Amino acid sequence: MIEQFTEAQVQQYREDGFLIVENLIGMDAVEELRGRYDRIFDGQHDLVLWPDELYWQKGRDPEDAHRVLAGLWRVDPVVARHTFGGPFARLACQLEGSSSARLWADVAMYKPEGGKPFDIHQDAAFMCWVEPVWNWTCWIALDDTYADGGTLVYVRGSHKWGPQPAPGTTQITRETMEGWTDYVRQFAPEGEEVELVPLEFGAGSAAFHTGWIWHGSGPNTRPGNIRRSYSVHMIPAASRHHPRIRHRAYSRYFPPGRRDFDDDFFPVLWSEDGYRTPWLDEYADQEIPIDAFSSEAVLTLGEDQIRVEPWATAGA
Ligand SMILES: O=C(O)CCC(=O)C(=O)O
Ligand SMILES: [Fe+2]
Repeated sequence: MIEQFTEAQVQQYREDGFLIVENLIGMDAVEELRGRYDRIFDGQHDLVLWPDELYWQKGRDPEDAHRVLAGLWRVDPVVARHTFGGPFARLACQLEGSSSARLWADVAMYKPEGGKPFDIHQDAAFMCWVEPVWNWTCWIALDDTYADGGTLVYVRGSHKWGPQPAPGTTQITRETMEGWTDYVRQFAPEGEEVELVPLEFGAGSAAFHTGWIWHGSGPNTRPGNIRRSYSVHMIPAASRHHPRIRHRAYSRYFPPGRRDFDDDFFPVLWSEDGYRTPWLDEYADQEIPIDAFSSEAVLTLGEDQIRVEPWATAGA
């Protein structure tokens, strides 16, 4: 396990906008996560809470879509153990020069064989609901990745090209196999090439990236290849909610007028001074929850704990 990066690695991250770290997590973790993904994306999951964002559902959406689920930790305590216990926050803080990291979302992605591209984008362009706009990510491969296998692709150095407005719609997936890098080309400064860097490495390897780097993923045209990945997205602990710009999923966690982030909904994973949200380990150890809509709910309470005529004993 890496303890910290060298000064040269930090400089490389700041120049390129990303840094590759091979074998960041072990194969045991990879296999456990793959198992959870296969359940989640097969629809036979035992998830109780709805994720914050879910862009694909089995049976409803095309099989060849690039599948995305955000807010994994709320949904699956097994995955939460990895999000909360992994080295992502501590290492990323060194690269970004931040003294703390708060989780805003952990995201599962699953690109099946024949899967569609994920359009090129700047994550930070979707983060203007947070003040200041400062976010970063650790992207972890759960399968070996290949240039023709729909892997993540960075445009080297493109964070220095400045903030650009998001294209408008969500742009999470596109219908066609081509054209997914087109949008960025208009923003390359005069004389600079759009250097696409596909991540090609083994499962368990990862890349850290900064909020304004342009990135996306192409089609998975590689026979027999599945591309599963895990993104841990972070912001500084002291971030605040913008007074007016709202996120369709995450702004729900802010009661009217509240601007600071509540640890109960966005836990702090790491701080230089040692602070971490206290319940992280306890949460990951919980038993798999029971769905309130399942028959198990009434059966779990049983007649002992249920009164159909509560008034009979009220105030007694
Ligand atoms: O894995 C992908 O295809 C896209 C991932 C991404 O955009 C991210 O992690 O920020
Ligand atoms: Fe992204």
